Amino acid sequence: MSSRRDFFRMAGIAGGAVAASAVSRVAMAALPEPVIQTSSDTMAPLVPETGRSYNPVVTLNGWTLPWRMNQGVKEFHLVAEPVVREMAPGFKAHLWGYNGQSPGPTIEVVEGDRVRLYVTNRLPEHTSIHWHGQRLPNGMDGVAGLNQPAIPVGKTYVYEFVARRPGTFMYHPHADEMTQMAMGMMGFWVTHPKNKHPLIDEVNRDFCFLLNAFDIDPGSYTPKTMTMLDFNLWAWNSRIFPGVDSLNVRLNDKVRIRVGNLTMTNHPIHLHGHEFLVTGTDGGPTPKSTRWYEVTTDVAVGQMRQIEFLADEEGDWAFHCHKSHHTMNAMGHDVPNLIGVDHRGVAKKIKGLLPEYMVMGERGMADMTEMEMPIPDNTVPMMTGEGPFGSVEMGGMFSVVKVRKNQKHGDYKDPGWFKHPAGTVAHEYTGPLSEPARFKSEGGQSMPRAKKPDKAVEVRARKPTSHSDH
Ligand SMILES: [Cu+2]
Repeated sequence: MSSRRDFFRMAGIAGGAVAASAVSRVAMAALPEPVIQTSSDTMAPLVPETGRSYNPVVTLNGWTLPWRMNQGVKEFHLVAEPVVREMAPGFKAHLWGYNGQSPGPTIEVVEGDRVRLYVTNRLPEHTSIHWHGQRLPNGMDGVAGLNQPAIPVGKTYVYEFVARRPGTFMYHPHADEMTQMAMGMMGFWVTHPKNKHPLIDEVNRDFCFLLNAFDIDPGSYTPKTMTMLDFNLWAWNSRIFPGVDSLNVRLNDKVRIRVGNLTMTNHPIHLHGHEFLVTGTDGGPTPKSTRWYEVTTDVAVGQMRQIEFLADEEGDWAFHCHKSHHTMNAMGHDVPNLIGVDHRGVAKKIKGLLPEYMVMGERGMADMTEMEMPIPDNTVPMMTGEGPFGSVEMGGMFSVVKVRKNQKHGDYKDPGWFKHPAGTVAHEYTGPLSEPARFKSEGGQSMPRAKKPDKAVEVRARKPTSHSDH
């Protein structure tokens, strides 16, 4: 049995697991010992040692929950509990989750598996788990009050069903949902196909993560659970850039990325440098006739999407939500737009009263990444991330797909920054410049104005000034 334990050590999973065959009948009647994860790193894929084999997924800044086989049934033990989640280096949050982390561990099973899930409630209030997207007996669907009594504090409930269809799923509470999901209670579920499936291709890399959002005031630790829309932390698996790990692949790998959305808004997920197909949705694999290539796919609230592409372009490719406010970290939203406003006179007066005062936004917001702005403890800058060419000026839902010729098969380690071949990086042009073409005439519209206004409205373009004393 030591091989199994070695395996868990290799996979970086703390606590070890219960060895199946060596354990007595009495022990098998007891609860499987819960496996707790203390690290927010991306763990190596959990290669199945028992049950049917499959190509395991890699959970971004997460892990897969080990199971034990009990007379042909895959048994998992989830513990709902308060956790401390490192959302980015230097920033920890008090969340609720499962088995030491938010999100909880990924559950991986095979189509046709009988699955038994023990759920222990160590929260300060009752809970339940809904197995989002699954075909199952109604009494296993997890809606507290409707399908089962809520799991009281300190009690353990057991769910059991057959994973009937292959695909991408999620799990989350269906009891005091607003609070519990705002606190980070959720997890990923993957059901692998039993046999070769005509609509499910084999891939070299299979990644998954959940989209989630939090409202945590800068300098504090606990999400505000009443927030409906105005979240300030847009996260992938309860991590925010620069805390989101990169997705590291080998050149010409076939890559699948599974995304589930448990926020309160949609997220157009965008990949640079490649085209992908949406090969799966909430209902399973998509028919081939419905697939077309794109570079952005919208993942609506409560939805799951699987994208697939051939990583045939070497480099560091940005991968992010395309809502630009979702690639920012905590900030105030009531800031007026000061681009082009010369407020040096005002600033000088205020500085006389408050020597620390700084004016921001006159030349855009990029200055903020360079200023040594004092920020409260336990928070991260609004836009940050040091790249090989300077600040990436991003936050939130942003990561990098790193495609490398020499990344070994099955190696998920970060290869570092891409070394661009000579002459392939955008650079300053120092030759002669001619006057750029500008739009001049009005007209050519389908319905030109019959009468021109007497006085033309003048709007001056605000050009950057050469001098700036802050
Ligand atoms: Cu978004």
